Amino acid sequence: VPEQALDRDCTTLSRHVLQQTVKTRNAPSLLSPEAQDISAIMNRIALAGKLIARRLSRAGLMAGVLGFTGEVNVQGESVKKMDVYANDVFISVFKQSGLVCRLASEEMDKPYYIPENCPIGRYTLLYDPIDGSSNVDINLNVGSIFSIRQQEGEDLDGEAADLLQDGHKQIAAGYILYGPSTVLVYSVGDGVHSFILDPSLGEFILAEEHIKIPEHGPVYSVNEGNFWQWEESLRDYTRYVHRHEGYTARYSGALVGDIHRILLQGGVFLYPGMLNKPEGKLRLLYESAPLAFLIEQAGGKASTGMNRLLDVVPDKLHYRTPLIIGSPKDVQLVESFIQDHA
Ligand code: AHM
Ligand code: MG
Repeated sequence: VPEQALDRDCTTLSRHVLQQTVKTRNAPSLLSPEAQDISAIMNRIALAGKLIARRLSRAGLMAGVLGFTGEVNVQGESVKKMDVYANDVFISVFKQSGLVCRLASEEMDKPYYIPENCPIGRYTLLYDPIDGSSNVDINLNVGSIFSIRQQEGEDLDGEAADLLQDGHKQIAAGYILYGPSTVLVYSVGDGVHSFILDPSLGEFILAEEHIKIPEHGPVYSVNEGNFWQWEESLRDYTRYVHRHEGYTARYSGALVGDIHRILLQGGVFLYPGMLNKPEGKLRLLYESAPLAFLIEQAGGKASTGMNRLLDVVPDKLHYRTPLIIGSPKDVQLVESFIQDHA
């Protein structure tokens, strides 16, 4: 067996996270509690990813997996059965873990507390269990997005006010893309690394380390159906793209896949504000900020159009903000259109 192939197969996610955490958090050794904690949390997230991937791969074969529950969530969106399943998976994998005391997700109005992990669990997991869930029923790609923050203070009133801080407070962030293969991409602040789920091993195996986003790329990814809902500056930007060679549109309706394409091949993803919804659609704490953390770690940029996205301080858990993210040159170009009109 070639030694390299064997080494690669043995570079599992948990081993990688342990080494990465030691490097970035100045943890003195592989045995330091912080390195062990982050690695254990990532392991649980990976387990959630495997459970969700398994369910998705068989969804069409099982009764009661696809479709709506008939309920409407905090965001005013119809809840899908897969959203509920995936949300519960994350809660279950962290029960009795001693790691995470609070979980906050797109699907829950308030954070979910795991009392048996409190106050020992010094971390909070923020996540979007299934992003782009309109793709689920038609067997297209979806993703999970996650972010880990330190719990600051006691949170006695259960309001989780310490979560209302900027994106620099994230210790780790990433996503799981459920596509033809299941891919996990993460960063603990020292570059961006991807892992592919090997179904025969049931392990995420290292695919690429220190991924760098291209300076510029051909893709612009935006829902142009909203054209007349945008500010004139955004319309001008799209006109620019239409009139210049070398641009191509790609939009799947699921953020994780669109961002993954841009991470690897370059370009820009936009979910701007709209006239009737100036804050746009995407939520800061468990959608935009984790992706911004990752893309910056890969050498890209993330912006609201006016400000660096990681500097934004939310005033509520489900706070939304416009998102422009991707290759540094492409994000700058969009920003220049927006700022010229401002
Ligand atoms: P969701 O979390 O309810 O699935 O919404 C987020 C999704 C993103 O994945 C995607 O980029 C966007 O919503 C698509 O929205 P639209 O259909 O308005 O273009
Ligand atoms: Mg979402």
